[in-house]
Amino acid sequence: MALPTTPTITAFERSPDRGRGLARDMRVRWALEEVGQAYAVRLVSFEAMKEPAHRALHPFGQIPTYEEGDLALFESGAIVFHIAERRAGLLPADANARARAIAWMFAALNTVEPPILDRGFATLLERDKTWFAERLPILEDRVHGRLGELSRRLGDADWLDGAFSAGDLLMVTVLRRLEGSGLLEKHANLSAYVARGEARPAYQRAFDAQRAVFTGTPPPP
Ligand code: GTB
Repeated sequence: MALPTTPTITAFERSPDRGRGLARDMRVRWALEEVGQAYAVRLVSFEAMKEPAHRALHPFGQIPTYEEGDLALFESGAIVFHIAERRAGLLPADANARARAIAWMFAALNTVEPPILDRGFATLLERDKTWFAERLPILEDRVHGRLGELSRRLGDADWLDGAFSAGDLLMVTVLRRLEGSGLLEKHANLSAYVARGEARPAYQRAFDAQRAVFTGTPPPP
């Protein structure tokens, strides 16, 4: 009988977020914690990420990656989906509810994340451009508009579609990218939604584990 393999993921050796859990290994760690799957982490430097050995796992030379037995995956959404498909806890058993949860996974990555990333890249990389002051409000309006739509759909529910799912997991990690922008706070139910996700024990374990890489202190047992 084949021995069960412990999945190995990759993460930044030195995350530029200084342990705030904003890099995309966080969503993979969280998914693994939600389903109770132990995992190993291989830390990679920015240089190592661009080497052929890492590019064999990740064509774009990025983190996270996921290796389990003879399977190697890249793209955090695909990895979370794989974890959710193989283990109970992140996708409903009912076929229609499952399809809707998957739709929310795509919505998080394809509809909500892009305007948040556009704003993030602009504030990080384009601050010195003459047109930055004119462009920022345009980008923030787009984020605000998208958040308004999401907020209206969420209403006073705890999660996007019934029980917590991989759709919520991805959406919460996407919304966390707005930390410090003041944009999320304009939608009280979305702030509460993110706080609800962050309060989950599995989230806390994942957060502590990635933070320990930055602080150099092992997470609590
Ligand atoms: N679509 C891919 C996925 O979802 O997996 C995107 C992967 C990706 O962008 N990976 C980033 C990376 O490896 C890390 S997460 N970058 C290195 C490179 O491209 O050379 C993005 C990220 C980086 C830093 C912060 N931060 O400092 O707050 C947040 C998020």
